[in-house]
Amino acid sequence: MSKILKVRARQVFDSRGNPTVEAEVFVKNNSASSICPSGASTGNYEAFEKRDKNNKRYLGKSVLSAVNLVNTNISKKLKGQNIHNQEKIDALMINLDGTRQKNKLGANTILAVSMAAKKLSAKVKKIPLYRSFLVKKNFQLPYPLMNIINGGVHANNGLRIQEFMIRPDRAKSFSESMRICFVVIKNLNNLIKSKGLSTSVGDEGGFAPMISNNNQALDLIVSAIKRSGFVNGKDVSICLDVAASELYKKNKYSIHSKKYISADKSIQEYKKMINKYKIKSIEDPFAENDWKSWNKLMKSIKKVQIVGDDLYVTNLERLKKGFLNMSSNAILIKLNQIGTVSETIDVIKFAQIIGFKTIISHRSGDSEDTFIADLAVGTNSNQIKTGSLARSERVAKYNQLIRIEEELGKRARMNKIH
Ligand code: 2PG
Ligand code: MG
Repeated sequence: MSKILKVRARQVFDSRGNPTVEAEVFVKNNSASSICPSGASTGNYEAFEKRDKNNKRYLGKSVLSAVNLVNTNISKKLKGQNIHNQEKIDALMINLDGTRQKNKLGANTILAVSMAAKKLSAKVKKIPLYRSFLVKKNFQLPYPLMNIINGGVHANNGLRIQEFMIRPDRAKSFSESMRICFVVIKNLNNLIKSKGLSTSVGDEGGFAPMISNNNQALDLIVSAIKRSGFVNGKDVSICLDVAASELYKKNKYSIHSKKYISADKSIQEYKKMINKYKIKSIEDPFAENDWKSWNKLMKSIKKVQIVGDDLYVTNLERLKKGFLNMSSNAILIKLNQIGTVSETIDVIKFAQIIGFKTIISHRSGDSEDTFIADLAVGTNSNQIKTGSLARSERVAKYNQLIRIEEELGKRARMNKIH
């Protein structure tokens, strides 16, 4: 047994330049560290993110009190614990916090430690991180959901829909899936340029041209797929994250234009969009409390992956409710929505038992930490959503998956989408 000697934290910065927590866990002669990500389109039911609201030196965004909590209370609590008992480590921190949404310590404080402990356990056992989760053999690689046009709160172009993604559905290997996305992105770059628009990128590395019409973005992607020699809806599928909680007011939605319309009318618009652009996956099509509309959409369309992100916030209770309500057929998994590795694994396990697809996800504010790449493989998750092929914090996750695929060699398989 390797006992935890101490835990230390420091304030580092995320990809948007905001302060975030890096925690480092120590055992004898070894240590591992991890950095917590941070969202922009956060769900109301997410676990609490602790920031020093009153510290004007960092405009209220520093995480120095979280760092201090790791160095004092958490370090003291975890000292002497077995590094291989992740559930106990997480339970101790959950109990130390004692609130439902981790309001006291902060999910960002707890998660950085939880992930660092998980990494260190694998390191001590001398096994790659991905081998330390649920799957023990026959590892499969996830399909990338690449966010190639950014809108919503991740860009300032006025696009209503937050993420326009592509998924290379027929790729036979992970490296092939990267090649396909690479080619489409390069063609999209040229197309955007040829229209005299900017090819600068948004928070998740996707292009953020100054267009505000969803269909215009979709037309560009369809052309890029075609130009690349692929068939839209077959070789490459378009997938969306609407992040509709951001587009909701008084029971109405402004998803398809600036005008607010009813959920029923929005469903009609979704249907048109799905048919016209052969869309295969829609995340957060409705607001996080609008359970009725989620169910209506599920009943009225077929063969489309409906993904709950803000709806479930990687929370088991909300997932159970969504299952009973028939709200979706897939769940987005974000570690910092719930705050510990163990609770995240529990949600993934349950989702897989009820037949939901699991999609491991980054946050719009992310870092060089590649934990989620290993998590995707180690939990047999079908897909991973970690931005475009731009910005090192996004590319780092894809590069880690390339390494994992290489290590698996001939045994490497792609997961199943359908
Ligand atoms: C989302 C995420 C990640 P954010 O809505 O799915 O793409 O964005 O981290 O801003 O919540
Ligand atoms: Mg989302």
